[in-house]
Amino acid sequence: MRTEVAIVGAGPAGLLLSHLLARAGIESVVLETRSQEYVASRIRAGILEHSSVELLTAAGLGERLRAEGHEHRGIYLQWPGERHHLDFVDLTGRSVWVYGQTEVQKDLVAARAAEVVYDVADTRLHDVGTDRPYVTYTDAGGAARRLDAAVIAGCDGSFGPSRAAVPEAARQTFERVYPHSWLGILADVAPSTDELIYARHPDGFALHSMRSPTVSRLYLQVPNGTDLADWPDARIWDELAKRLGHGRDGWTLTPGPVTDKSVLPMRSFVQTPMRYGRLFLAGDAAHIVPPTGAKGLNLAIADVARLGDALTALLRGGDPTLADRYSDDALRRVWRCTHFSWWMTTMLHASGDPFDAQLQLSQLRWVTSSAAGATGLAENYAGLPIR
Ligand code: FAS
Ligand code: PHB
Repeated sequence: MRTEVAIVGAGPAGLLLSHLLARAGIESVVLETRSQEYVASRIRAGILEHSSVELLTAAGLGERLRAEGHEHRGIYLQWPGERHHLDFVDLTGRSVWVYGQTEVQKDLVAARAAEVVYDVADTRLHDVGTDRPYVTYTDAGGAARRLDAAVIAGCDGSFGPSRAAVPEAARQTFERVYPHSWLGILADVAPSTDELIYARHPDGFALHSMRSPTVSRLYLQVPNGTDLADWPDARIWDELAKRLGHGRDGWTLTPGPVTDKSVLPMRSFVQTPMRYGRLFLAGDAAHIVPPTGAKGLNLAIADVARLGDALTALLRGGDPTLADRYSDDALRRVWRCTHFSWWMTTMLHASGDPFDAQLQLSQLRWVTSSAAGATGLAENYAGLPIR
């Protein structure tokens, strides 16, 4: 096969890129190793930044989002004895939306702008440093296939082959592994809060998020290597109640049936550059952030908005300027979001170190009492303009 843009990976980055390119009249083919059902049902991020909502709306993907999503003015920051609301709209004029990545993915699959080839295997990228790059793969029927393209977009997440298609001598990686993971649950119970609660507690961080008026999403800091078998539902709810302050000032956490459980290790990772020859990386293929800042999905969207503009100028206008600047421009936002995610993670997660604990409390008191501190957090959480 031949296409203009070969996209590896049908997660939010790959599918949104194909949608934006299609709106510019540019053909693409998306190769995906999983099934359509699997990709459309994965449970991941839950928060869309102001700019992400604006971009999805402008791309014709905002109808269900605005009908079924929930706009939030801000978040609660909490530590034992204190709970403070940060109002992003008052502070920055920008809100955030609760609309699960699963729903974004469904909207993108429904838009299906490009041909998506699911259930592929042995995906390999070739000649990315030349002007005739191509991808080989095995299709669902076991047949060997080749896809020639003008450009390859590596949108294959943290475990795909695109990262390594950049020669080792041409790439630099940065990584930080955190000494804890998140145990996440989905529960069929109405949220016990109107907006997200980020709670610092000596026994560990807890987050109360949600997906809808009847589905809650909650997380607990646990040690790396935690075995879910050690965490029956009752133990999870008891620990969440303790860390979130159940019973304080009349607030109660209402438990309910747990429908999904997972443990997510936390790390920061960045690979530079995000472009090599005719290969462009976007989303988790280029960077990973700990989910404490709710940046993973939003960063993928920001990359793809920029990449869509760059490839449109290159392939329709013959103008390489934006493509040549893509990596530097995208990495400026990547490092801003990487820093913010690291800062939120180190401010809120128990490390057992008493010096850390005092620094955390000092930072929390500052961002909940100083307009400058609160605005800094709000600006980063609600998200800076994409372009
Ligand atoms: P994705 O990983 O979503 O998509 C990459 C796609 O490429 C996948 O469909 C994969 O199957 C495919 N692929 C991989 N190898 C391939 C190959 N060889 N050939 C073809 N296709 C291939 N972010 C938050 O903000 N909040 C959260 O709570 C949160 N929770 C997360 C939980 C988990 C378990 C994970 C892994 C991530 C989580 N994230 C969270 C981050 C997540 O939302 C990512 O930022 C987001 O999915 C990035 O989208 P993509 O870059 O499209 O990568
Ligand atoms: C979620 O709802 O899954 C979620 C929300 C905020 C975060 C991380 C995850 O920081």
